[in-house]
Order: sequence, then C-alpha cells, then structure tokens
Amino acid sequence: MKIEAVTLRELHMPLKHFFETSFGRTENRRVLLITAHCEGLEGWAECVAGEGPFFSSEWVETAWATTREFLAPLLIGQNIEWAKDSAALMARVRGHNMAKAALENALWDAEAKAKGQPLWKLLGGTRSEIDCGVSIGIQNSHEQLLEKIETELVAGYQRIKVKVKPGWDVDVLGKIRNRWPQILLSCDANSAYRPSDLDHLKKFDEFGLLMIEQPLWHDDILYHAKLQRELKTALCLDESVHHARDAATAIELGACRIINIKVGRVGGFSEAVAVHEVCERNKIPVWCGGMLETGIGRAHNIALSTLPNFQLPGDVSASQRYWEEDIVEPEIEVTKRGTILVSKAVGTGYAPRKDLINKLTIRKEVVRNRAATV
Ligand code: OSB
Ligand code: MG
Repeated sequence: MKIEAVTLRELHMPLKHFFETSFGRTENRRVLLITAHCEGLEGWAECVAGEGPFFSSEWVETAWATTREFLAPLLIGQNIEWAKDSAALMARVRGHNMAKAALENALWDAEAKAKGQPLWKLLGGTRSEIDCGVSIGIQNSHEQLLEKIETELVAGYQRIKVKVKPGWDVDVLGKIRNRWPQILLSCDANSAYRPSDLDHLKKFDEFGLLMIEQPLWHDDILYHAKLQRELKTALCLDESVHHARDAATAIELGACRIINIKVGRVGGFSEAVAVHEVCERNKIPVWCGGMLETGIGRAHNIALSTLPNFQLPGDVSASQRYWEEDIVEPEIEVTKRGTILVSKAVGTGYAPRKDLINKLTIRKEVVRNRAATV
C-alpha cells in the first residue's frame, strides 16, 4: 500500500449541548479530519485532540502542525504492507499520540477497503453488537443533570457516567442513587482530586459505583495505586495510560481494576490492541472511551469495541446526542436495548459525507512531499 498524500481538514461543528468536565466546558468542536491517499483509495480518520491543551497536552494546532511538518512527511512515499507498520515509521517523533493515531487509523481504513474487509475484522474483533453507555457532563443544576439521565435511560443506554469535581460530587451521586438505586453508574473526575482528598473520596464507596475514573493527576500511576488500596470502588485509568507499558505498570502496581482505552490517547489502533492484550492477559476488563467524536471517529471506536475484552459498556453513543447533523452516512444509531449493531460492510460501514464535510471545512491542506529533513 503506497502512501501518496495526506489531506488535513479542520471543521467547525457546534455541539447540541455544551459538555463540561472538571477541566472546562466545550460548546464548539474544532474537528481535525485526516485522509490518507493510497493508490486510488482513501482512508479516513479523526484526530481527537481538543480545542485546548486541557485533557492532554495535545490540541488542534499542535496536531495540525506536527502532522503537516513531521508525521505525514515520514509516511508519504512509503510502501507498507500493513497499516500497523506506520507506527514504527512515526516512532521517532515523541508523544503526539492523537496526531499519530489519526494517520495510523486512516491507513487502517484504507487497508480494510483495499482488502475488502470490515475494519473490525481486520482488528481482530469478535462482537456483532456492542454495549453502549453515556458520559454526561457537569450541568448548570442538579435538576438538569437528573433530567438528562432520565432521557438517556429511556433511550436504553446501559451505563450512566457522570462527570465529577470538588463541589459537584457526593451530593449529585446521592441524588442519582436515590432516584435510581439499581442502574450501572460510574463517575469521571478527569484528575480533579489529590491524595489529601482521601476521606472525601471514601464517601464515594457508599454509592455502589461501577468505577471512579481518573481521580488523581493526569500523569500519575503510583498514587492511584495507593488510593485504590484505600477504596472499595474500582478505579479506572484514562489520562494516565498512553501505551501498553503504562497499562502493564498500572496493573502491576494495582493502580486500577479497569482501563478505559481511547485509540487517540494511545497513538492508534496497533497500540490500542496492545493495551487490550495486556489487560486481557491480566484479567482487567476494558471499555472504549470517547472524545466527543463525529461519526468518523465514532465509527473507529465501534470497530475497536468489538474486541473480546471490551467487557463493559463504552462511551460510544449515538450521533444525535452530539450533532444536529453528523458527517457520516448512515448516522450512528443505538438500539432500544442500548447497543450498536456492528456493520458488516467493507471499511467502517459509515461513509464520510463529502458535500457536508466541504461545507463545514474552514481550512484544508494536502501534504504530498516525503520528509526532506526528518
Ligand atoms: O474523560 O472520558 C473523558 C470527553 C472529552 C474529554 C475527556 C473525556 C470525555 C468524555 C466524553 O467523557 C465521552 C463522549 O465522547 O461522549
Ligand atoms: Mg475520562
């Protein structure tokens, strides 16, 4: 598969409803799409970097610049047999996992099309239906949050995850549990607490949560291990896991009992599969995280979620929760039992809507040159 060119596009898309975490509120997404052009085939992917360096140090501008200046030039002109071989070609660049992931994943999409196979099969997936949960941000009021939860439960979602931070935690969790004593419920702190909050965090044990996601620093593993020993509730790591070695370290130290895999955060499908394997070998269940993706990134999350150790419902939900109109055809839909039926079509089964994409594009650049200096 010869990599001839890479197209970068930035789209501006307003969310239907703002999404707030402990690190801030997002109302408008800056979406970075990557297209890999390989011998007449196009592979598409979405870079999940955010509008600012708050979830991780990457954001849209660093991803754009790093892709254009270094990563795309390292790939262009290369002839690779498998999409996964692209990871080694980009390895000289340190970090920038979300930028790398978009390029690698675009090549997986092209590879699936070249081989006439569904992407999920190529990844080693085994599920024909995946379980879906929702992630609900911090709201303007408790009432507004309870209403949102009600809506998602009626829609059929199997697990509710709420965002927490100091001042928006035990009261909120208490109210949710009062109203819905039995639902599968978890919370995500996005690194809002410190070890000195131990007594406060112990109160979370009352709520029978499935997990507490990333309570401590974004780059910590050791203190999560110390915290896990003090809590009954399972911890889940998100921000702290950037590759399979991080997952192995976390498991060996006892820093979590569950891991959230985001393909962007770990640098692409090949590393996501490696993290999945480490977890499977150690009997640590995983689930697929989300980054407010359009249908392009969402389709990739669906494919990844078909791997056997994705045992818990992911943050993979319907297009219409986020967008008035999604940029794929068909849009991503969730069944009444809170699942997504995995497409048997070649590639992802969700085609980019090019007319709409062009309409929403605010900048576009095609990189055709191989690396001169790197
Ligand atoms: O921590 O899982 C997170 C969104 C942006 C950044 C970080 C996170 C999230 C979500 C949203 O929780 C999940 C989704 O896409 O619905
Ligand atoms: Mg998270």
